[in-house]
Amino acid sequence: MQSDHDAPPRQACRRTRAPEWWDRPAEPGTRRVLPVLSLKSEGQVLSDARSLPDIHLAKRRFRLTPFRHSQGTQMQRYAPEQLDDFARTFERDGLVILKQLLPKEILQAWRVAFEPLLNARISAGATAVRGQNRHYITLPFDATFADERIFCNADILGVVERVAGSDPVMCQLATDTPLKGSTYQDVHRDTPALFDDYPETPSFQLAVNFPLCDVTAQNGPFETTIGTHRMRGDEAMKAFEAGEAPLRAIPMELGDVMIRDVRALHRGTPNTTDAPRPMVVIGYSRSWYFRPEVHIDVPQNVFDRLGNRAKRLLRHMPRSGVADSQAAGEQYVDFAYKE
Ligand SMILES: O=C(O)CCC(=O)C(=O)O
Repeated sequence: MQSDHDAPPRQACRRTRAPEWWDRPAEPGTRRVLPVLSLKSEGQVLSDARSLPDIHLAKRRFRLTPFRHSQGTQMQRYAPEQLDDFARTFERDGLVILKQLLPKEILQAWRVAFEPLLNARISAGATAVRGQNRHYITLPFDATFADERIFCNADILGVVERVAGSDPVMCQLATDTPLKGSTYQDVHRDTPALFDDYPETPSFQLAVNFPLCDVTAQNGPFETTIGTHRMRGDEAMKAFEAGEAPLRAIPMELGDVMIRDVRALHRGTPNTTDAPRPMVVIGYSRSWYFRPEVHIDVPQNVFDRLGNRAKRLLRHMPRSGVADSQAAGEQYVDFAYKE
């Protein structure tokens, strides 16, 4: 499923030469290891065991770890079979949650960088208002937020590619933030039907959401129906209204990632606490899907510094001179679709 043509150059991998004991015959007390396991010694990956399937492991010198495989600069936590499972869950439910995937330190830095941006955009009246005290803000694609460890995360892309094709594009980097005083949104989908009155197709637009704080019942958990992403809009709404597709709140911890099909019926809920609840949304779509109002302005100098995988993902995004061209006002204003 994964495409190789845009993989970063081999030398970018954190891969070292096999240790010198590699070619020696197995010693008593050693055993063969399944191909999906990696070798770790003092925190450093020594090799990708998938490409060296038949190995002996010195029991005491090296410990077995869950699948941790380096793809370019990205560490992958899940084995292909586990990603297949996630993709099946996604196909059935319209979403899948990867618990504790992203490093909290990175997200805390995002939170620190986001706070002044939130205040400045609200003061300037330059957010897209998505309900009372609820703001949609595009993140500037530079410095903190142009972070390949996040948007090129190998596990996230592993799921995205399985459900939305092997050569997706990234088209959105933004946040949804309900503040105290926010209210329930109407139930909606985030995108119109591709073809009116026809059955829904496989996925073409995904939202990858992760919060910059813990999300509890009090601070405005995202609520979604399960399995409505492949129903025609009117049928999904009928099922919801008949109680056949009830809303479920999704509490999340900092570090959790939700990958969802934006066609599932969902809504935002009230934040009753004093602290904002920022939820990042990274949009990935099939390469032919384009809504001009949903885009990322990628400054050329930032683009030039990115790895090959990131460049490929952003290939259709405008190379603007500035990272924060939406500072004066958001263009993605129509967001709620019923059908
Ligand atoms: O932020 C949330 O919890 C949901 C927001 C949402 O669904 C939207 O604005 O389209």
